[in-house]
Amino acid sequence: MTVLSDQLHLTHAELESHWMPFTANRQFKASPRLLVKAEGMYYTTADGRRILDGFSGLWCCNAGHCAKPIVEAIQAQAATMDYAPAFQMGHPLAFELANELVELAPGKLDHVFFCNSGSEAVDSALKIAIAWHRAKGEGQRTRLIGRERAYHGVGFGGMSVGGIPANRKVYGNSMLPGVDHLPHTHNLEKNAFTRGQPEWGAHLADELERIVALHDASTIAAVIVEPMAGSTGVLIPPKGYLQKLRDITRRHGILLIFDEVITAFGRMGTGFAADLYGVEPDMITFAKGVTSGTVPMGGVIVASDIYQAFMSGPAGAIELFHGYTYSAHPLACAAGIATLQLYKDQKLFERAARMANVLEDRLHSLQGARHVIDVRNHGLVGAVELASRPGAVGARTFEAYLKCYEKGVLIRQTGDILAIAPALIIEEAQIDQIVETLRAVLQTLD
Ligand code: PXG
Repeated sequence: MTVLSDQLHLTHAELESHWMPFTANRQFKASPRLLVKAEGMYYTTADGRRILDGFSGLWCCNAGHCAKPIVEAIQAQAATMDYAPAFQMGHPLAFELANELVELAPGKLDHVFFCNSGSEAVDSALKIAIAWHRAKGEGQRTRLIGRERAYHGVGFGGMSVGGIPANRKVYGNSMLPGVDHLPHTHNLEKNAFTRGQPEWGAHLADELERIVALHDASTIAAVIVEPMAGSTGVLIPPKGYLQKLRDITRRHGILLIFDEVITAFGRMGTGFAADLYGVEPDMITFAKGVTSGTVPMGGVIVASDIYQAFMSGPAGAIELFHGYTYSAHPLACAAGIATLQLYKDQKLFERAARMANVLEDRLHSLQGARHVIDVRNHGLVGAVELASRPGAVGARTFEAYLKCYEKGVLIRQTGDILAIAPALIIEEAQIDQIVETLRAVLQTLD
């Protein structure tokens, strides 16, 4: 059998079997973009080009690529104990990582349920919310409220509370019943070219009162939002908006879940976006940056009273009928512990907060550049929105994405938005390189 990883170019036939996720398979296979190596801020392509990674892989490699302490921790763990049964058995690293996460988490959030991805984290959180109300004698609280333009992964739960039409429409009625959606907060007429949080839009949280009035609070289990929506183009919460959601959910006994799959672990210059925005939810979902993208891991951090409500039946009974073979996988735990230690040792969250100012400054210099209708940013995240080509949403940005890649810079394209979310180790000159590459590319686009 040919070892494909040793080859510089794969033939069309060799590329065929892999059905790639969220990818234009035919476009990719006609013109593949293959990465073979990663180090620090850079990827190396199969044909030996160095690519500056402006997107931390996919919002996940927050510590930069192949950081030595993380690599060594994974290698050592793989050689010591490959796997331990996740049900009715444990291993010390799982408890150690849970303790570390709880220490980092805000306020009363003090128990961690582990899984392997953001999608699983979201589905776990939604199930915990419904089961928690039932455990408290409110089994009729099963409704879930998401938001338009939300991304909560691809499980049936996450898809249902999510608000991306393309991710939903082909699955027809195969959604969770009893789900409603808040309006999204993106409004360029009011908020274009805002630095950080927009002034306009807190009142959109009041729509939750309308939804609660329609369904009655006694039927609603939880509201789930990304504190800052990433996937659908970096939608930054208006000032006061999240606090309003907190006040309304609390008033009605509804749980508030922050989906922090991309906003946790320094992305916003803080441990969690909850810290930056000063709002404490009842649960936080996480994934990605917990292991800096090295080994798949996700989880839910829950408030103490949620965990405690389940600890009431007979002591020998399983309290929550939910879990995964690879919940708290030893390799993921080893990676997670080493990653959190590295964030601490290198003060990477603080660094991200400093570099966020540089990113804001440089990125907003694109105001006035060709096709640009908005620039926005918060934390170490930036977005540039382009005017649509008539009848072809996303075509111009996809071309920009490809051209940036050709010029050695990897960013991300979603709809008419280009997003930037580099590793927390990024240098000022690298931010300049990303912005200047983008500026040059924009000039070349129709
Ligand atoms: N919740 C949020 C908020 C996410 O951003 C998920 C859940 C799902 O995570 P998993 O691990 O199941 O993929 C995500 C994932 C992009 C992009 O380009 C975003 C994600 C994944 C891939 C690409 O914005 N977010």
